[in-house]
Amino acid sequence: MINVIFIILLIRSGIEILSAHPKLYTNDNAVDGKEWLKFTKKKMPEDKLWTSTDEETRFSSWVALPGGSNLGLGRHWHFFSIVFWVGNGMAYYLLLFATGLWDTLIPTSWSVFPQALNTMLSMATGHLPPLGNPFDPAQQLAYAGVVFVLGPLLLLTGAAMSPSVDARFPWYPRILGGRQIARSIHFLCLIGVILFIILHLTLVVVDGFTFNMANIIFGGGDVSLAVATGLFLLYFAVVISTNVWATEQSLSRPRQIQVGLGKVIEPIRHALFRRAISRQDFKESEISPYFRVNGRPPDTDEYRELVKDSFSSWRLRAYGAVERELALSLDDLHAMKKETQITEHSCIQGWTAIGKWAGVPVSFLLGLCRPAANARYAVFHSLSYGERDEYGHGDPTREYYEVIDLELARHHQTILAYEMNGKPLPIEHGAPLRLRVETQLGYKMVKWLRSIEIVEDYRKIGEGQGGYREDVQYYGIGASI
Ligand SMILES: Nc1nc2c(c(=O)[nH]1)N[C@H]1C(S)=C(S)[C@@H](COP(=O)(O)O)O[C@H]1N2
Ligand SMILES: [Mo]
Repeated sequence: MINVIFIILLIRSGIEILSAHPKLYTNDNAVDGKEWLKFTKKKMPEDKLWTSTDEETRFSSWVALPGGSNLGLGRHWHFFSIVFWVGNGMAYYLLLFATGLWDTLIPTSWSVFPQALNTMLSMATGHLPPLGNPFDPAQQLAYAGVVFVLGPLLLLTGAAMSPSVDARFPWYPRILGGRQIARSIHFLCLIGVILFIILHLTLVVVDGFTFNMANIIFGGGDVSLAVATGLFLLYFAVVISTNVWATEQSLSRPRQIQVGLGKVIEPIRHALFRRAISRQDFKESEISPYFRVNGRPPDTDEYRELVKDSFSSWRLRAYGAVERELALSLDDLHAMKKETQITEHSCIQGWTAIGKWAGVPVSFLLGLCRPAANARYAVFHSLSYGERDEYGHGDPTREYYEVIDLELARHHQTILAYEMNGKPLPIEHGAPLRLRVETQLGYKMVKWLRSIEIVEDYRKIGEGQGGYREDVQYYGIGASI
């Protein structure tokens, strides 16, 4: 019962996440037009700059949670539900083995396969075989498949989509065929789960309904048709009202839902991924021929002036809780310690690309400005502003900024890049300088940098959620998964 509630929340929020990048690929270059499956009719223009925000679609709240293109809250529901679904699943495994009931699920002889085939053939011809207790071979295979194959596979492919997991263990997504293959498998498992639910419900109703309902709720016996129907409807009512409530709350009080679910998710995310340090070192030959853009270059006179004088008057400021303020030109940065890395970029929406970045480690700059003892976060301010998308989301009046904690800022692959793929950083990718934090999702990596502010607390900045996308799009402060 509890399991069903979380599975439905997981399915619906998963569909929401898919809507942010409704394309599935067979390799990590994720080239537009080369997807093997897509759920959008939009075509990207060939003659002008488009961004991955333009590729988003939206699904109705009837199928997606919360629906209407809200990736931030979709993810919050997904991760919140996973915590409970995994907890529930572990309790189930424990019970299954502790009570010795596992052999009702796990086939103990190869003969289940021909037997299952027999059952399916007779079902296909309209004859319902006697199902029930103990499980029929076909049923046994279906349940064992879900419990021991589909469930674990969903978790394994889900983990392979975490930029922190992939950065720390670059071999892991490779054994699955890469992050985009993992994403595709994750999607196929979703289809499997939906099919299983339909099959399961059909069998419960069609085959020995009164007996099944008694069995599911009371663990045995039999009940009258009226009681069985009542229980069945009650079951549905609980699942549906939970979903209606979650959807309605997300649409009417998005900030509260973001903050509320975040209280469960963030401590777990932090504990799991805090120690993940990027060990990525892709080969030159793996660099993607094509690297998407997200976020448009600043549409301001200030930026146009900077471009005109080739950024010679641009300075990177470092200020706040520091012993020494900095104002560095591009030449100053070029003269400092240089770090080069070939890494995979994972955008929260779902696309990936491999690129080579070079620039100054943030830790080196922190060494120069020396944060005060109470300082905990680095705020990266941009020369750019947010943008409003076609669904009305986004805020062009707000500065783009993002917060990371100083621990993350000191990782050796956290750099301020002035070079991409061996050339000066292109304008659309963040010239003159952008942040790279290789264990995090793309939205943390502020482009067109203006300054770095060292703070003790970020809650007084913007809406206090830890970044432009957190403030405006309800993304999480943590970007490790
Ligand atoms: N200033 C600014 N920086 C930004 C963004 C933005 O909109 N504005 N988008 C972020 C997101 S969501 C991603 S995925 C990456 C994309 O980097 P790219 O355009 O170089 O691929 O930039 C990040 N940095
Ligand atoms: Mo992104």
